[in-house]
Amino acid sequence: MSFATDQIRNIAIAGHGSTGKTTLLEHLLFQGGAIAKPETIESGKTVSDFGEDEIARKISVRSTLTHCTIRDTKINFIDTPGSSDFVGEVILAFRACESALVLIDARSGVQIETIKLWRNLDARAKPRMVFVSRLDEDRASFGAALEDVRAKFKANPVPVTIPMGEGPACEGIIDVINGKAYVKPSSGEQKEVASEIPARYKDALEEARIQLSEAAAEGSDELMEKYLENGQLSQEEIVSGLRDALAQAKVVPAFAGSGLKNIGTAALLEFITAMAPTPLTHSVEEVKDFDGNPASVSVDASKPASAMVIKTQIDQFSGRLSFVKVFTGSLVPELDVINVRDGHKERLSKLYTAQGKKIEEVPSLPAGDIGIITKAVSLKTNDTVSAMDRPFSFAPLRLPTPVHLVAISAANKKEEDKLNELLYKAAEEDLTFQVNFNSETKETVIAGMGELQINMILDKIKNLAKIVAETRIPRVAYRETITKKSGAEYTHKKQTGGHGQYARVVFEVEPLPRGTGYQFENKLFGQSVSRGFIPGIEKGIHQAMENGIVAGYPVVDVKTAITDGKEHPVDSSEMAFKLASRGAFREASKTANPTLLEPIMDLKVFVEEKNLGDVMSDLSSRRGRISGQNPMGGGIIEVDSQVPQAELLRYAIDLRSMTSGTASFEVEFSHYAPISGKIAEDVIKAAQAFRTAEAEEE
Ligand SMILES: Nc1nc2c(ncn2[C@@H]2O[C@H](COP(=O)(O)OP(=O)(O)O)[C@@H](O)[C@H]2O)c(=O)[nH]1
Ligand SMILES: [Mg+2]
Repeated sequence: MSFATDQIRNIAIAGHGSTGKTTLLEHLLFQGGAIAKPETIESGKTVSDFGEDEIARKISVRSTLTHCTIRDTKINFIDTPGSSDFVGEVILAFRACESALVLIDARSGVQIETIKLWRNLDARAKPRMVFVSRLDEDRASFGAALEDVRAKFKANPVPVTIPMGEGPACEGIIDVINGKAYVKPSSGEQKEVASEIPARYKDALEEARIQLSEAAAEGSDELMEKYLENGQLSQEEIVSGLRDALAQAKVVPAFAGSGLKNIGTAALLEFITAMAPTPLTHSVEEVKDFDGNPASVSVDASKPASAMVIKTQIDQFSGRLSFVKVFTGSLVPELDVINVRDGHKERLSKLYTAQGKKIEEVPSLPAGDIGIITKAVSLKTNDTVSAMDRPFSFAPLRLPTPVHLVAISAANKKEEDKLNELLYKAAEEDLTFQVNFNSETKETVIAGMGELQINMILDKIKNLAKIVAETRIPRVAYRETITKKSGAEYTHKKQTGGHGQYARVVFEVEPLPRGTGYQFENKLFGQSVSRGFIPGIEKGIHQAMENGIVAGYPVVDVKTAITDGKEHPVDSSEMAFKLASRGAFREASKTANPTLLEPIMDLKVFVEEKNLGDVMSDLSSRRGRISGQNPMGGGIIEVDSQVPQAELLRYAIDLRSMTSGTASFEVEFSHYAPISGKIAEDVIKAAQAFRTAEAEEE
């Protein structure tokens, strides 16, 4: 079956961990006829949590595409993880979907991850609905949960469904728009069926209808006028008004229910089918046009095809799956497209949609749809696929930079290459995970959002490839420099058997401004040293600079000038000058007040006001210098500071525990700064210990 753009709905299901997202989705798919039987998290057989790691830990780790068809409407649901370590997966779902369904636990109200995700949705002006979940459990309260939404988000949730009783006594829900009751099925494996609303709920229904009319009036000025004049709206006006108000993110429709007991799924599906934003309402996308200038596009079926790769999954059986959101035109098999990033031509093979791990072939993917391109080897997440003559490219996903760094190596040295290969593969699937080789510290360093994400990636490698990885806190790339002008002369002289080696150089060294690196000046007067030996002399300086002066770290920001020298007609060679030059540099810099430099980072911390004091005093204890504080709105403060990298090696973990996971940070290299005293001594000691260990290993 193929669908027109306005017959498609894309819904991202998001919220704090354990609010019941995966369970609710399972029952939505069941109620919507996409699966014959809903499974539980405990059984490990849900559609959405199909990964071995997800089954083992009973949590969602990746976003999962699923769908169901209600009448002639296709609803794509993307289930997302609740842990902040996997926020990248949530962001791709937000990007691809026109609205989000945010789950709030009826027992605890709004929790921290939900606050962060809500903020992200605010920044996108994304329409959202809330589902107050786990209504069947003790202490559940629909009213209290909505009150919390109001208080924490300054949003106005309007109940589209209301509960008939709460907690274990819950008998079902009422669909306020359509005036129907859905009595709790005898078990979660039974479908909901509509029935008459019991008389005792008539007042509650009346009140909810008034609230809905008020919200619907937000849909347009016209409706608002009408509502203010007549005090009510017709059924049709309520429907169209709510649809418009939701598409403009002016109201937040609210639902009550329980995924596990299959309460509230029928009315929710009905609402999504009739009223959730279609891809045509998708706000304009920022793109770069053919010439590289900023432009924008909207979802449009009439243009040639273009789609954005939102996710890459490398599947054991199906190979490379590129999940795409189609923005214009229609993708069909055999269509010739290009990967706009590198101009690589691809002929599309079969196209698919997914029901969790099961992929299902589709005849086409129309504008607005989300689906899968298979076997396109050149495609990576964030790529633009286009059939246009002058293709534009989509802006990449705005993902947080992974800030939790860990140095890694294979426990068995022989498996190092294989481990690296698997790490790079993981990084392709998850853009909030990165792998880098640091040539200064000679370490492979992986970066992620937190310990959970990194551990899960390493567990997966261990389970699949039987490779055990060892992790450590990464080394800091210290450097060295000199702080005053000095000089030295050095003669390299050796008499071995036949002809000997001879070279003499006189050097001046002086400090350069930070970041200059290296300079060399030939101040030779006359022909005391032949031109041909200058490259050898420069090589000697480079070698000496690499080997360091005080602790073996690379020397930077030094200017070396050769002022005099001497050569021998037979015994001089490039090698002899290199050795002389190395010696002269070392001697000269030793007397030029050498010092260690450490990397200083620009650190931005985003923290709630109540944790501000703790974060600030912690930054001072990390030798941080605070340069500013800016209120960001919503009670969040941005603290700008500069902190030595050596003090930030476990900051992701420490900040999380200091603020119960509410704060986040960004960090970027700023500059190198000198260190002295005890701190420098410790670095020198550690470097010596490290080099001894390394020498022993070889
Ligand atoms: N009683 C009850 N338990 C639920 C409900 N929804 C989810 N659960 C349980 O809560 C746990 C977490 O559910 P899950 O769907 O994985 O939540 P997610 O992390 O938001 O995806 C599982 O043990 C579910 O069985 C519900 O509506 N009622
Ligand atoms: Mg889940």
